[in-house]
Amino acid sequence: MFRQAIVLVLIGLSAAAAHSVDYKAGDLQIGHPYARATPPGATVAGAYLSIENKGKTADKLLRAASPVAGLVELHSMRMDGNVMRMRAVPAIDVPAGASVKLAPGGLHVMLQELKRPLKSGERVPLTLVFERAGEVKVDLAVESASAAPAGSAHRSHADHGAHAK
Ligand SMILES: [Cu+2]
Repeated sequence: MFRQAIVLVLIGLSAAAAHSVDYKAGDLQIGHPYARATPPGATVAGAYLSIENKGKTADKLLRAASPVAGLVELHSMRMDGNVMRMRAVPAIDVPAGASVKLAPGGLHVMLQELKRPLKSGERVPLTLVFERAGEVKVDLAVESASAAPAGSAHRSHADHGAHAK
């Protein structure tokens, strides 16, 4: 009985690993880069991932680029009263030994001037440029928009109304 339980756990882990792709570049590990599928006509989409710095030197995400977007910015997001506001930030620090999460409701990569809708199930190239690690190419897994957690601030990306330039 005990042995059977362990086998089941291992199968569960390998299924999760197949879904989530990690990328390594020097001391950095980029985890689970993804974006959400966009409705027709949408011109912006948020992209999310985690950055782990396993080294002893701080690094910095300076910019990003993608062939599907005319403009890509690094954004932060915070509540201002009950309005969610996003603004462009010049860089995202990745301190030595730290793990930085780009996630809905917080820091994210903003794909703007989308050239076409993002379709659930496809992979979209994204190039991240770090101060030390240099260029890191990853694929964003496009996930269905309905997978958004309830109350996700990022649904407001569809209109981008509260965006402060
Ligand atoms: Cu944004």
